Amino acid sequence: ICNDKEENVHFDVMNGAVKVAAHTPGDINEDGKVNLRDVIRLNQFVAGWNVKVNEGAKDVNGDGKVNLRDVIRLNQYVAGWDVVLY
Ligand SMILES: [Ca+2]
Ligand SMILES: [Ca+2]
Repeated sequence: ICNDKEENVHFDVMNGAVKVAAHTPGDINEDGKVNLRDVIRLNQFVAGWNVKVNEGAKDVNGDGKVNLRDVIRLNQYVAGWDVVLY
């Protein structure tokens, strides 16, 4: 099961139906909130750490790549800047 970027997405089978979990933009660690923990997690991911990230949420600036620009964008968002997350 993939999203429109051909990335795998998480899904749960409930009552015989397949439910695709919609991601919250910027919620890298999937705890339902967007805060500094997500910035840190994404920073670790970009640095090559073996950490779990939301596949659909990690490209927060929507350029198709996951790198420091995404960490910076997410940091700005958490800091209250008027930026858009994808
Ligand atoms: Ca989070
Ligand atoms: Ca990106």
